[in-house]
Amino acid sequence: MPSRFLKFPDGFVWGAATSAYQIEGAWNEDGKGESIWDRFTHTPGKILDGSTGDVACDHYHLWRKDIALMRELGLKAYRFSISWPRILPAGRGKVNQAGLDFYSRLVDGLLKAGIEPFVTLYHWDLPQSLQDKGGWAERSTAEAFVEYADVVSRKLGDRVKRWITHNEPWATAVMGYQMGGHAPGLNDYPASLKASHHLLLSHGWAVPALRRNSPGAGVGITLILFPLVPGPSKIPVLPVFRKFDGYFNRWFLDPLYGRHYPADVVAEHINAGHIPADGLTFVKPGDLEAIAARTDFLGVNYYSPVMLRNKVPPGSDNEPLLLLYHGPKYEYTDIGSMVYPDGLCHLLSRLHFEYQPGKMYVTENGASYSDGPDGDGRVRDRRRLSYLHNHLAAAHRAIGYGVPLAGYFVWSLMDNFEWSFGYAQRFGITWVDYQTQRRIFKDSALWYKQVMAENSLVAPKKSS
Ligand code: IFM
Repeated sequence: MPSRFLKFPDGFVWGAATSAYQIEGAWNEDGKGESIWDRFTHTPGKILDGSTGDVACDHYHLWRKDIALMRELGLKAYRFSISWPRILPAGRGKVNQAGLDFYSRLVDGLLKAGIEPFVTLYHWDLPQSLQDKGGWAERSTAEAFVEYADVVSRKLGDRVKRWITHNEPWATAVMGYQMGGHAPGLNDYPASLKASHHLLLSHGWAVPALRRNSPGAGVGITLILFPLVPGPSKIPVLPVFRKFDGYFNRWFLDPLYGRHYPADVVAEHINAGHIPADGLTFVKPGDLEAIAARTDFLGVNYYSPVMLRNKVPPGSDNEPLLLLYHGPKYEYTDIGSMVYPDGLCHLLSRLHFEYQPGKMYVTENGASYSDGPDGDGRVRDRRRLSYLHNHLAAAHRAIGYGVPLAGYFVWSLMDNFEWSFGYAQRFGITWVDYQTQRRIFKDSALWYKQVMAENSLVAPKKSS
């Protein structure tokens, strides 16, 4: 069926997403404390283009204009995150009223514009003072998170009705504590396992606080997940896939859905010496019950799949986690992600059949392409437009299979600070000129506007 006939269910939530550190700037204004990303980006050599989020998109000052852009686009919902050190500069204790007031004004502005706020509490910018005490490797950080969730939801809980505790705990634990490419920049495998547990624990502990302070609200968590796709592999596929799936997906999904940490992955960690022979000693009585707290939805971030390549290249270390297939048949975005729209349908269907979340939102999906304004000022980002179109068609297919997908958020509303890549990678549907802070809707934004208005997938126009 031509995609212009693909109607989405009534009430489908159309949105766009951002995060605090990536757009706000104002890193040390109005009483905000230092975050681990402030510290990380201020350390030479950590960010590819040497940039920082000190100013970013200056959204802290330009938020009114940004809401006007959202309104012009016809967004139904906006997903953003709260900067923890803006609220609690030292991580715990004294509340910074100016920080709370900023988000309160933002929420009021969104509601006035008819845009529903979806608030993420943690999108990676931990207060540095908590990191100085060990960060997520320490159980006390999970306790601090609950205090923070309580403060924020007391203030905003009368108006915010969608809460996401964490964005991509995998990225925090693995990129931050194991691979070191993200703040706090550690290479400490045992710490990364503890961090993943304390992130999940803090989620579970925060759920009742959010429900208490925000009656009737929907509460969930967002995971980045990777569907496994058979490639032309000569390597025995099943054990490698099982391992990938265990590390990336089941490690987070299983405990959230009441199944404990996967025993095969625990055994691998014992074998590898990441944890002692008696296993996950940092998991205390009651933790798994807390993590499995009932949620109202699962947020799914999808960018690309994991596919095996057909052989291990000579000299490589035969580590299955690195075996991504790069073949001429596939397209890649500028950041190197494989473009594989079917993966979204596989992933959503698998989650539905295997874990049965009551509801799911695609809380992030998008592509980095560097297309900028042409001579006439228009940004012809055809590749992004086609990426979004094809992924939405895949999401629509999943809905047809019975998947309870309630909404879709494009990543991102605007170009922003892409972590260790700095400003070199542009994911926005809105172009940002970082010198002048001018915003220009890209062709993909104008197309998405039509999709949202018609609640159906509009076929991309022929190039002009
Ligand atoms: O920019 C990030 C975002 O912060 C988390 N999910 C992936 C995006 C693109 O890399």
